[in-house]
Amino acid sequence: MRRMLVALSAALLSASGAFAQDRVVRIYNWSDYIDTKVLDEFTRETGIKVVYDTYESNEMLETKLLAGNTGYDVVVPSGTFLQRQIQAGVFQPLDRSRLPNAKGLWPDVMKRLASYDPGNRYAANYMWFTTGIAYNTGKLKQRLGDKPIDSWDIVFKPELLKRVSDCGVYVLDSPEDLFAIALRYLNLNPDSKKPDDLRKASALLMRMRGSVKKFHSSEYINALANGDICLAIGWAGDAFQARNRARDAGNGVDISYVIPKEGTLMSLDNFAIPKDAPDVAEAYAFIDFMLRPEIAARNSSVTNFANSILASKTFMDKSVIDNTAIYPDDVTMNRLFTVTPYDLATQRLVTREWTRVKTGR
Ligand code: N2P
Repeated sequence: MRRMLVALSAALLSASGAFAQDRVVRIYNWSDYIDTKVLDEFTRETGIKVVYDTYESNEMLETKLLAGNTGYDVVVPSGTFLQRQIQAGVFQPLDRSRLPNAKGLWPDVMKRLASYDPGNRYAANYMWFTTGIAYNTGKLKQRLGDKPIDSWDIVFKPELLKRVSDCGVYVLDSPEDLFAIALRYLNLNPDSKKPDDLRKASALLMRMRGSVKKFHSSEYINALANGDICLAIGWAGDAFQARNRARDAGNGVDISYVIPKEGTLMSLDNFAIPKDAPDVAEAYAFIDFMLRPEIAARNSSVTNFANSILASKTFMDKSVIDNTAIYPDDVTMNRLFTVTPYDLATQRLVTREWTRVKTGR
């Protein structure tokens, strides 16, 4: 509602020309994914007001983008979704001359991104990360003793998962992540699009569901931090945000995050400008601001996600830059894989199977 009002008043004002200086940029980004003080600073410096809305799945963003007229100037899809959306023609190519700070983007990351966006024409990376296991160290120790938590066994061996299910298990509501990880666990190609492989993955995921309290992609942060749950399949930065929230609360909850030894999915979230963005100049100003080393560093220090501005490392919290679960070392890097988008038929199969996993039907 607030967004509509701002949009409406911005439209009226610019139509009348009376307050042409009242500039606004509308951002649609993942939840818990920014240092919100950065937004105020952007407004203070540029005079551009920020309307900031959040989502917690690529599916939510994609539904809006494909319907068109989102009213947003900047969105942040992950690689595979970005690729499909580029093909669907929903973005405008980025004019690099309007993003001077893009020169600081990490070549390795942009090369990975180029497999989704050939030539890096439409997107600039914001953050990149892994999907892994976040857990309450005390509660898991009580239930599993000294058994190290270093394998996907803990979620895919039903007898193990059952031992921790009483203290609460959440799983990302993100089929792309879960199918890739299940395929890898089964020693199949994590990027397989073969219906048979995907059905095997689905059967494995299905066996989890009796022990899963909720499939959700953001509530696990607070749930872990409060001690309401003890295990989540989640994203690295979110897990460390949970750890930090528990520390700030001083509630004695200790959260860890592990990239299981079998390996996991690495994903990239990226800035893009919808073709029908109402305020393109403001979109560029916003993205360029976010690509400033000091600003990127603050966003990573708060969110615990790795950004792709190399020079940001000198400004970043040591606890973030030295954390190999956030900035993986070479050994860890070798255990990470990426995936390519589903074609339409595969997407249908995955969506159907994922619904079955979640509902048990
Ligand atoms: C931030 C989650 C972003 C990672 N809370 C998933 N794209």
